[in-house]
Amino acid sequence: MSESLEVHGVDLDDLTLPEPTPEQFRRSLLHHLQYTVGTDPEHASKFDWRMALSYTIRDRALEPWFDATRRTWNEDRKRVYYLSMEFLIGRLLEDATINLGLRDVAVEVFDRLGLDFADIADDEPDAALGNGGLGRLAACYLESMATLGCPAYGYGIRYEHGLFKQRFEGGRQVEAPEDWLVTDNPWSFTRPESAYPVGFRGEVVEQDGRQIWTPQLQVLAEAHDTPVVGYGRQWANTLRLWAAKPSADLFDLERFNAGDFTAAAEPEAWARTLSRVLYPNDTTSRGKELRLSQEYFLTSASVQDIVRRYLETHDDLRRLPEYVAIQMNDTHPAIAGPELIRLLVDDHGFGFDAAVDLSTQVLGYTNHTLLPEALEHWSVGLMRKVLPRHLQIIEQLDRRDAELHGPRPEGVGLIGDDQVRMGDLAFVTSHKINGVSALHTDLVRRDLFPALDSLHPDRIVNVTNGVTPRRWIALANPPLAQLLTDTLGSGWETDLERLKGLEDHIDDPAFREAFGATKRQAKERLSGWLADHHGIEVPTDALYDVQVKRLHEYKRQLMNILWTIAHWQRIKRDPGAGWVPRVKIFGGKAAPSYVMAKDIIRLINDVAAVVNADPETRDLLQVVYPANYNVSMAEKLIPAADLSEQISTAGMEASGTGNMKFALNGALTIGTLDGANVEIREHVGADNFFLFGLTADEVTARRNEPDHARTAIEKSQAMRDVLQAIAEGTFSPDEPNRYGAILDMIWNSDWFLVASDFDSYDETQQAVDRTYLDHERWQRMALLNVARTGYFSSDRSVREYMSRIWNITPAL
Ligand code: BZD
Repeated sequence: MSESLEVHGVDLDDLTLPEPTPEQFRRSLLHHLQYTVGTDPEHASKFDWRMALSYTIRDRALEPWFDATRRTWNEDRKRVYYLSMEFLIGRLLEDATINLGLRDVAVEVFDRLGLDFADIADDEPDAALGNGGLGRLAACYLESMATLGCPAYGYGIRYEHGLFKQRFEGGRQVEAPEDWLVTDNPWSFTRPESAYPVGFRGEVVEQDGRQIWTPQLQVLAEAHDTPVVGYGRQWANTLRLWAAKPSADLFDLERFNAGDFTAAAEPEAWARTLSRVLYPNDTTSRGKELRLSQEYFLTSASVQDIVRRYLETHDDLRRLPEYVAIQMNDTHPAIAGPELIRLLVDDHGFGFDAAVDLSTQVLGYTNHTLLPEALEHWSVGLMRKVLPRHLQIIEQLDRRDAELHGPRPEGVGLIGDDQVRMGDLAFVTSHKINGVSALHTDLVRRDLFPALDSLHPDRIVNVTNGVTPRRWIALANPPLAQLLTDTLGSGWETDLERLKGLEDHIDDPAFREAFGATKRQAKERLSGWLADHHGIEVPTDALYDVQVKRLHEYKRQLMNILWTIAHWQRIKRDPGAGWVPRVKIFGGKAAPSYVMAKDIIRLINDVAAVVNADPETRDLLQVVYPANYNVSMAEKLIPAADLSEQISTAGMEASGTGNMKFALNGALTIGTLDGANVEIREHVGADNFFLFGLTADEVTARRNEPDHARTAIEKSQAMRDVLQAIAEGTFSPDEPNRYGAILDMIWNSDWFLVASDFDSYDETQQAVDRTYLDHERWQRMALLNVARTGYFSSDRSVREYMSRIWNITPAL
C-alpha cells in the first residue's frame, strides 16, 4: 500500500474499508439494498439483491484500484495499453468476488438470509463484447495483468449491443439483439471529463509544408471505466470502453429550424452507430465503412488518451517507448500506427522518419489468423474517403519502405490491388509481431509474412495463448478447485505449474476417486442446468463429449455430426455390443450471413431430433445443442466434459483456448496437430491425447490432389452410409433435399478435408470408447491432463509479453 495521502484536508486512508467480517458484509449489503437500490429485504427481487451485492463487492474493488493507479503515477511506471475491438468478459460479479477473497463470506451471508449466492450471481447478464477466442483472450489477459501487477489499460468499445442472442426455430439459428445495457451496469463508471473528438472524412490541405486535416464529421468518444481486480486484491487495472456521442455541432440546427427534423438528426444518429453494435463476423473482413469507422473510433480515442496521459507528467515525447507499450489485438486497431505518426508529425512537429521510429518502438501486433478471408484490407478509395490524412501517411510509409529496402517482390507492400493491407501495415509499424501458438507462429513467418520476416528476422516472436485459472478453474469448477487446494495447498491459482504436484498422488486410489467425484459433480450440475434452463434431460453416467466454439467449416463441427450419425447407425446394427453411453454436446453461434455454417447448425439439430427420439438407441446416444452458447454457458459445460473436441483442419486454428480450458478441467482431447493442440499434446504426453488426422503439410499436399474428397469417400463405407442417410432425408423427411448444399460441398470441393480425415477420426473415436471402458486408465489420463497443463495459464503468457514485447516489469 502507498503512503498516506491528504487531499482537500481528507486523509485518504480514512476512507479505507476494513476487512469485512460476515456481519460487516451483511450490513454493507443491506445498506446498498436500501440506499443504493432503493428497496428493502421484504420486497427485494433477485435483481435487487444482485445489484446490492454488486455494489458491496465493487466498494472493495476500489481500494486496490485507486492504490494501483496512484502507485503507477508515483513510481512513474511504464504502462501497457491493450487495444482490442473485443473484450468477451462475461459476468463480472463472481469473478470479482473470488479475486477479492470474498466468496466464502458472501456465500455465508446469503445463506443466513435464506438466499443462494450462486442463484443471485446467475442473474447477471454476460458482457458479450466479443465474438470468440480473440475477445475472450483479451479478457483473460486483462485479468492476468491485474493479478501480476502489470500496469495496464484495456481499451475497447462500449457496444450497446454485444454479440447477438441465438435461438433455434425448427432447428434453424435465429438471431435477436443482445441488450446487456438495458439494466444498470454496476461495474462501469462514466467519465464525461475524459472525452475526445474523433474526426472522419473531410479534406487535407498543405500549408507551409504541413498537412492540415479538417474533418467533415466529428464525434465524441466518452470513457466508461470498469475496474479489473487481480487475484489477491493487490492490484487492479482499468478497462476503458468508449461510447460514441454526437458532438454538439453535429446537430444541424439550420435544418431543424427549417422544419426538416429527420435530416437534422441524421449526423447525430450516425455518430451513435459507432458504438451501437458489435460486428458478428469472426472470420471474414467485408470492407464496410462502418467497421473501418469503428476501428478508427477506438484507436483514435485511445491513442489521444495515451498521449494525453503521458504528457501530464512528461514533456519529451521522444521518451514515449520508455513509458508506453501499445498492443494491437489483431489488425483491427492497426490504424494506430498512422494515427500516432499523424499526432507526432501534425500536432507535435516531429519529422516523418522520427515519428515512424518512435511509433514502431511503442507498438506490437498480435496475429490471430491465417485465413485469407479474415485478413483485413480496405479499398484505397474508402480509406481516402474516411481517413484521408491516414491514407497519405500509409502511402508515405509504403514509399519509405520501398526506398529503404529496394525493389520488392510482387504482392509485397502496404498497398496493392487498390487495397491497403492492414497486416503489412501493422507489421511495419510494430517492433514485435507475434503468433499465438508455436505452429501458428511458424506459419506466420513462412506463409503470411515471408518477405517482411527476411527483412526483419528478429520481429516475429511466439507467445502461446493462455487462460486464466481464476475464472476457468476457481470460478467454473469449485469442487476441483477445492480438491486442488486440499492436495496442493493454496497458491496454485497464481502458480499453476504447481498442478504438477498432482502426479505424486496418481497411484492413490482414494485420490483418484476424489478426482472422479469432482467430474461427477460437474456433470450433475450441468444436467440439472440443462433440465431447468433448456428442458433437456441427459443421463449423468454417460461420456460427455463436447464441442463448443464458433461455427466454422474449418472447425469441422460437420465432421463431428457426421461421425455421430455413423455411430448411431452402428449402434442400431448391433445394439447389444457393449457401447459406451455418450452425450454429444454442441454449442456455438454462426455469423448471421454465413450460410454454410447455419446449414450445419440445422443439420446438428435435425440429427438431434431423430437420434434422441429413437427408442433403440436413446440410452446409448444423445445429441444436445443448447442455444446461445456464451461465456457463462462455457463455465458450466467445460468442467463436465470427459472428451474435448479440437478437430480443426491442421494449419487453420491459430491456437485455440477452449482446448486449454478443457484439459485443465480434466477432459481428454481428441484433436488434430493444429494450433496449441500440438503443445498441449507435448505437455500431457502423447499417450494421454487422442491424436488423429493429417498434419498441416499433408493438408496442403492433399488439397492439390484432384478429387481428394471423392476418393476418400469411396474408400470409407462408414462415410458413404452417413451421406446416403442424409441424402435420403433421414433427418429431414419433410424436405429430403435440405442438405443438398452440404452434400455437394463434401463430394466435390471439401476444402477443409472432412472426407480425408473422417476414417482417422472414426478410428480414434472408437479408441476413445475402449479407453473409457477402462475406468482406471481414463482417470489416470485425465489427471495427467490437469497436472501437466499449468503451462497454459494466461499468467505465463502475459509474463512472456512483458519480457519479450513490452519490456516492462511488474509492480508486485
Ligand atoms: O483467436 C481466434 C483464433 O481463431 C483462435 O485460434 C485463437 O485461439 C484466438 C485467440 O488467439 N480468432 C478469433 O477469435 N478471431 C475473431 O474473433 C475475429 C473477430 C473479428 C474479426 C476477425 C476475427
